[in-house]
Amino acid sequence: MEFLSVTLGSKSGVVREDSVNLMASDNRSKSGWRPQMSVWWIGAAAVCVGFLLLILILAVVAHNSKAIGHQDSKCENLISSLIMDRDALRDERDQMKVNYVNLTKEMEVLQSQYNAMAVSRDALQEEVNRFNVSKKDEPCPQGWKTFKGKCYYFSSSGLTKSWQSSRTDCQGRGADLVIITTKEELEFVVRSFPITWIGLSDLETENKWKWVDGIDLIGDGFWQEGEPNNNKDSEDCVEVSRAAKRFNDVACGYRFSWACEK
Ligand SMILES: [Ca+2]
Ligand SMILES: [Ca+2]
Ligand SMILES: [Ca+2]
Repeated sequence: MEFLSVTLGSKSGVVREDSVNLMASDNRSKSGWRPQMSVWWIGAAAVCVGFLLLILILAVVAHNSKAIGHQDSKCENLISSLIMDRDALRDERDQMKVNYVNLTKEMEVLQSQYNAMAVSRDALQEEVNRFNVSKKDEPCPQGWKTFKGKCYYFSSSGLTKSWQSSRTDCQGRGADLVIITTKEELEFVVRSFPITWIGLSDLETENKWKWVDGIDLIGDGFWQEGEPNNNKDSEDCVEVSRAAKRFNDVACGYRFSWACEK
């Protein structure tokens, strides 16, 4: 209506403008619906796109929130586990401290005992050394005779005993019946008495001669000729006579003088 009234009131010069306007108006009237429709569609599409973007953003946010929540849960579990491990390690460390203190005390006690024992050992060693020295230098007891570093006791003159009683007497003096291992020792022993018991017998096994220290008689010994003869199957103990200066087996119950050695 506005375009039409302008067209009617105008002059020739204006008519062209009007014509133009009319044409323009006519052209708009013919093609004007297209831009309007395009704008509408574009707007609608934009709204839809925006709406879709909004939905997408919300979905992403929701998804991320869920993922973050899951991650948070895992982190909490991990932290809780680490805290428990830390506490366990603290307990273990504290227990080790206690053990260390106890072991240290125990070690100190043991060290103290060791030191005391070492002192006691040294004192005993010194005592043993002194005893050995004094023993080495000690002369034979009073009433004993010395021969080549050994001590000999000869029974009192006129006193006689059986072989076993003679041996018991020697043992009571911290010695035993004499063991004769050399010709010199034999000659030394036979001087004192007509007949002397010595520490040789076959009491354990017949004709197996053994000294009182458990050692077998080595070699032929210093037997008289024809001895040992085990006369009447009753001779198991050995004597030496001053006259023969040799060994002879006789019955153990005979009573003779005796000689001890230590
Ligand atoms: Ca001897
Ligand atoms: Ca015999
Ligand atoms: Ca005999």
